[in-house]
Amino acid sequence: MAYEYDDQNIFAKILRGEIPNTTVLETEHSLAFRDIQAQAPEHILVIPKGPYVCFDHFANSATAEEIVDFTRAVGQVATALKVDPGTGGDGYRLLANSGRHGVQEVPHLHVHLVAGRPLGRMLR
Ligand code: D5M
Repeated sequence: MAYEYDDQNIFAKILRGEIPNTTVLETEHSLAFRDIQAQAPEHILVIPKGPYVCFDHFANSATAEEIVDFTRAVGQVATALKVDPGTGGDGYRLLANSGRHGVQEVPHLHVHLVAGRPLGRMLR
């Protein structure tokens, strides 16, 4: 299966430094920055730096090093924001909108980390 990556998407432009962002964390293979349409006091987008559209693309095309880096980056953001429940924080929610039915607006893999208030139940 060949994936098509649109290198004109807004996150690709952020990664190339063509448009600004509010960076929370940067690692070798990942970037975390504040969502401009924040839905909660803390709303961060975590993205791999590589050109991946969705999880399947990432999981099958990225190196193990990139996958570990991205997974750790998500956890590191939670820790940096002091919301990691394993170390006494109040917790957070991760969400990845994917494709048409998932209403993914930006076709570069990203995870939303939302925190800072009680979020209510979902998928019930
Ligand atoms: O949503 C994509 C998310 O990306 C949405 O919550 C707004 C956010 N967004 C769009 N442009 C920017 C810039 N320039 N900086 C920060 N955040 C941005 P999804 O439906 O998950 O694809």
